[in-house]
Amino acid sequence: MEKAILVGLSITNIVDSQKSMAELASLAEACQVEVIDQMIQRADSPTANYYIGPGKVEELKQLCATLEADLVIFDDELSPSHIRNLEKKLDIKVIDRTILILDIFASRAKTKEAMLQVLLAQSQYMLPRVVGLHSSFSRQKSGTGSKGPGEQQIELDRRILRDNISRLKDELKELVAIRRTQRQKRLKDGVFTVALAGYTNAGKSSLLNQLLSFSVLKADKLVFEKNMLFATLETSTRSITLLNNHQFLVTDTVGFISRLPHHLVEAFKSTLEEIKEASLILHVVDTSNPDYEKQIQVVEEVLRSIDVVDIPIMYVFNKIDLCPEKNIENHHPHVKVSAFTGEGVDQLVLKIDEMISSTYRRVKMIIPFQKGSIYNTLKEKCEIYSTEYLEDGTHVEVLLPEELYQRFLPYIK
Ligand SMILES: Nc1nc2c(ncn2[C@@H]2O[C@H](COP(=O)(O)OP(=O)(O)OP(=O)(O)O)[C@@H](O)[C@H]2O)c(=O)[nH]1
Ligand SMILES: [Mg+2]
Repeated sequence: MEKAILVGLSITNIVDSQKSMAELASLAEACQVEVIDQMIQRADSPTANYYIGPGKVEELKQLCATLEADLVIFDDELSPSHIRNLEKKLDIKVIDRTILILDIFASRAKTKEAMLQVLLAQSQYMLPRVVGLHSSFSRQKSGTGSKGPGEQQIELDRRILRDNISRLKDELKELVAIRRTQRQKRLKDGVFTVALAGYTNAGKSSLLNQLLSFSVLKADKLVFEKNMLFATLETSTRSITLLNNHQFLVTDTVGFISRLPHHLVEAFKSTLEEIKEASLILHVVDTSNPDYEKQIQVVEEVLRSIDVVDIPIMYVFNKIDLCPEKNIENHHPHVKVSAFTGEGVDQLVLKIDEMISSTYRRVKMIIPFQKGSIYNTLKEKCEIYSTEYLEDGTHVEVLLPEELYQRFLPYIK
């Protein structure tokens, strides 16, 4: 295991910086890096040369030597020149928060789409930073103003990266098109879709698995849930059919984190589109986390940044088994659940079903006897309140989704 020292600036208040450093430590852990020490400097802003002050850099160099660290991790996205200056000064590998997050995403990506998305984000992050990789070469630059071997190398690397980026974008475009067609079909069919959004590790995947237990059709597989950051990278959609035949889809999505690198948000935009077209967003919150209010803000910021507007949001205060007493007053509408014990999930399902029903129409129909297949469709897909067999056909009182309402219009009284 590599040994790392974490470094952060405390610009506003020290408590927030400590929390942020704790999160950085768990990101490092997720990358199999052992954190051996940390250093926080209070300052108004980063310095131009070394991000931290000159005195602090010397102190850090000492610390690295004493503790025999393998790398230093900064709790921010460093500029290309910061990385270059720091590596030169400290003579040790320097990485930042963004690289850590990108590394975790890279190690978790399984589907082709996720892999392409991560590669794209990595390449975009690397593009302005290739200089750093070859700083030793560029120092050999000849004095005549012509380009030295280092700079030629840099240009070549940049070109390769740029080519890569456009190739990845093209490949992703194709996958996006497929995803869009699938979504459009769902929209056309008028299927109610629920998207799970929330901070990483909040319990989105666990909640989806709990919701699946309410489905009368048990065809769908459970999704992967685990106590680790970014367990889910790929969106997966499952279908749920309730006892009253009401059907909806639930989509599990990638978790968010404070200061999510914007290249990642960009690269994952197509995946996040799923959230934008949902009928309802469940914002899943880890209520047991002391910092959950801050996490709610982060999630809301990301949702705004991908232009989520006009979609009803319901807060799901999860992990309530760990903090049953917690008072949640200022987020509406909300439900309290435990995706672990299952407590409260029935209430959530009721609320989802209420929303589904509110888009349905309660009608009376007369179905001629020779149209038996219509009645079968109703039995399969709808909640039927009453059935009477009279001379002119089967009289049914039923709750119809829009699509069936349009289809069966001639038989509606
Ligand atoms: N005690 C308790 N643990 C829970 C609850 N819900 C989820 N967990 C645990 O929290 C961890 C994360 O759960 P996931 O469902 O993987 O979380 P996620 O939001 O999908 O996380 P990412 O996919 O990594 O963003 C797992 O270890 C779950 O067992 C809950 O209600 N109570
Ligand atoms: Mg998950």
